[in-house]
Amino acid sequence: MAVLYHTEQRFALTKGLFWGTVRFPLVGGSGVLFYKVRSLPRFSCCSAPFHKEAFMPKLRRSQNRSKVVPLPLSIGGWCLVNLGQDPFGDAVRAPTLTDGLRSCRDAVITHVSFHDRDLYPDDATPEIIDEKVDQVLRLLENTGQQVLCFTTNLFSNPCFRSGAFSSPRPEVRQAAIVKGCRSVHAARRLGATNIIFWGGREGTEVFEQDCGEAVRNYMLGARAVIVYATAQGYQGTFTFEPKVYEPRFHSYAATGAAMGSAIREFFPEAELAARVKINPEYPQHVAMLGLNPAIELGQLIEEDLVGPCVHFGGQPPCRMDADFAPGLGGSPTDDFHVCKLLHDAGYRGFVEFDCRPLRTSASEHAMQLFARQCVAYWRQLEHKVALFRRDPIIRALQAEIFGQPIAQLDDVLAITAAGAETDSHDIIGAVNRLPFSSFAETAAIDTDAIEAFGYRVQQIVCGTHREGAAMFHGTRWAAAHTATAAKPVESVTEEASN
Ligand code: 3MF
Ligand code: MG
Ligand code: MG
Repeated sequence: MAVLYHTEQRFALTKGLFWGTVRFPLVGGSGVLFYKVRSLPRFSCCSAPFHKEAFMPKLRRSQNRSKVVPLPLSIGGWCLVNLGQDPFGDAVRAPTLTDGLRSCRDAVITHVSFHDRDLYPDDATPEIIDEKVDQVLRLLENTGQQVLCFTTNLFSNPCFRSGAFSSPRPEVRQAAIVKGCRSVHAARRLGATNIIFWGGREGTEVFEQDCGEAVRNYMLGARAVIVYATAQGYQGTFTFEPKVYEPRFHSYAATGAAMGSAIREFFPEAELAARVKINPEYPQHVAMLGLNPAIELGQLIEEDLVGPCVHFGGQPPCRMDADFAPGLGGSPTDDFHVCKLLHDAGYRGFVEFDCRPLRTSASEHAMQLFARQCVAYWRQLEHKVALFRRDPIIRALQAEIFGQPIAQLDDVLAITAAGAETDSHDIIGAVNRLPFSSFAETAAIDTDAIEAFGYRVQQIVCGTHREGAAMFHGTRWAAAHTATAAKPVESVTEEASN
């Protein structure tokens, strides 16, 4: 039995039973490292043919009737060895990484991510780092799992108490860059295809420095590491993980929108912009401020800012980061919309669980049940997305909600789009051709289907869609109800590709 010592924890590494690796065609190996979620066709000039696809109404995306292909799953290695301690209470359990990995493997979580500090102490020599990396590789060989992300812990060491990349002190900023660059080597050896930057200490309590300058230092420090990694030949992607607050009271670039804007400003080069994205954590990192994950995710997808993994867990709204198991404490409807957005956008990245059992779970069985819940809940969401896609009532409601396209409106949007060099005369003419009659007539449009849509989604999420269909009897969606009630139960999701 090999033993990996960590500053606070001890990971016992034992040999596990061999288990065949589950490979996903698009995500296995180190070849394809980033999956473009969706690209919006661009207009270059007015002579370009009218490109209808560019104005594809959202309905087209949400009307995707294809089967739902289950997303590949990963987990933070730090979650598996969580001791259940909190600021007020000591450790309640001592799980081993080996057991955690086995529980995840059995639940078909095929990948795992690590911080540098999860594997070796901050001041470890290159020899020790190599040795620890070898131990982890052997362990993963035994369980048949692969490393997805590597990340530098720039928040636990007391040297980062004033921030890391964003610290007002250059000595600290230097230390952060050195630590980040060291991680690049471990990431390569472990085969990690993505490097995460979570700026836990990148924030302030008393505004000791210019906040704009702090964001600049944060981004330039991370950029130094990213450019170094690229110079070293690292082929993977990089993601920033925004979090609204905690452990700092005020975090820099703390939402998906703020971080997306910072990425565009500090990574202007097309080659880097294509590799520097965001890995949001839903619902935790946004719901803890009462924000809605689906609203943020929709925009990140639209702006092509979602990286190759999305962190996932459970979170009661407006509370400190809970990192509950998925399904605990939050809104199943919001979780459904997160899952649906990813699938509708054709996302093929990983769902990485970044959460842990409650402190009340202190036995050695805690991790096993927890891992099963993570997978079962996500798969259940995917099943509901599949039910949604083929639900006749949803289809009938959507037809009303979205109405019919207006060709003249599409024309206006095409000739006013970014990059379209249309002359003023054409623009004015196109606007004048809009078949608008009056605000009173626009107000007369029937939008009752919107609330009914909310009811139907709620039924699908709660699993009462079959009996709930009767509620639509006698409404203009009754025909759809009959079709739903008659439909036999069948498999709606594809098998995970092996
Ligand atoms: C904190 C987090 C972090 C990051 C991790 C990845 C400890 O709320 O979510 O987990 O995910 O540091 O870099
Ligand atoms: Mg988190
Ligand atoms: Mg996280």
